[in-house]
Amino acid sequence: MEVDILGKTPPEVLADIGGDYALTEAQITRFRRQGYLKLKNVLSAPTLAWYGAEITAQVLRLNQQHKPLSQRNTYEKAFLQVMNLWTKSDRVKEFSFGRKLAKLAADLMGVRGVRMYHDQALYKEPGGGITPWHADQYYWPLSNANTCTVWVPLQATPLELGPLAFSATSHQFDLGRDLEISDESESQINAQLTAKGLPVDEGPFDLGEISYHYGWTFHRAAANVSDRPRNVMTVIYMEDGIRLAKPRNKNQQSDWDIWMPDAKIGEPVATILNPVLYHY
Ligand SMILES: O=C(O)CCC(=O)C(=O)O
Repeated sequence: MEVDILGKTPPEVLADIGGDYALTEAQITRFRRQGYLKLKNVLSAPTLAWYGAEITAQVLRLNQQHKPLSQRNTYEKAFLQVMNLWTKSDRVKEFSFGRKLAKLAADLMGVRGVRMYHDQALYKEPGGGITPWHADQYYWPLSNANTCTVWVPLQATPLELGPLAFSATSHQFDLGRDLEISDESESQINAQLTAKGLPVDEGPFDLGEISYHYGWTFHRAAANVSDRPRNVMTVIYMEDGIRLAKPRNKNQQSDWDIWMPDAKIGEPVATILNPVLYHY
């Protein structure tokens, strides 16, 4: 763990990240029906600035992607991806363990508790490419579908920066679930979603607006055609009690090795890297 020499978190920021967001029954129903939910005014501008500065510093320090955009493949062009920042910085840990975001995850999924799968920063550079259509749970060897990601833009995210877009109700259909993020997932999943006529929600995000999506909800993002970076932090939650499933592909094997070391197939995932983040 790095020593945090950046000072103490202001009380109003702590109160925000540790606070409560009053969800309505209609929002919970909508999340479960459409597979994602966008929520406005969840985190304040000072909160996003406080944690955002540290997340950006850690992304710049830990980023391993140094090829120019023109020499990268589609996945590599989509974003700089730096994972499990909570293990590197106390300040990021405060963000990723934030009670407000974790309780929202538990309440939206309707589970008694949630654990950390991993966190990750996803920084789409100016000129960065599309994030192809995909469903995250293709990568996760987990026993049920009670998994979700909170996507937190660290600035207002108009269309030209490449906000996250969702295929509404797509978590209910078993299509394209065996495709990793690639040109192939973009074209094949797009064709299947279009054939089914599922609506795509590709609106901008205001400052303080965030989204949650299930592990099986198909989503993508447009290219960043602006001259500014699109800085985003995410936390992936899984139901407390979810079990390790036998890996179905090499990516799931690799996730087991990296994010759930020592977990055993068929047993609840509860390793040192998967702490409980909220529990009733
Ligand atoms: O930020 C992006 O462009 C993609 C995000 C994503 O796929 C996710 O958070 O599951």
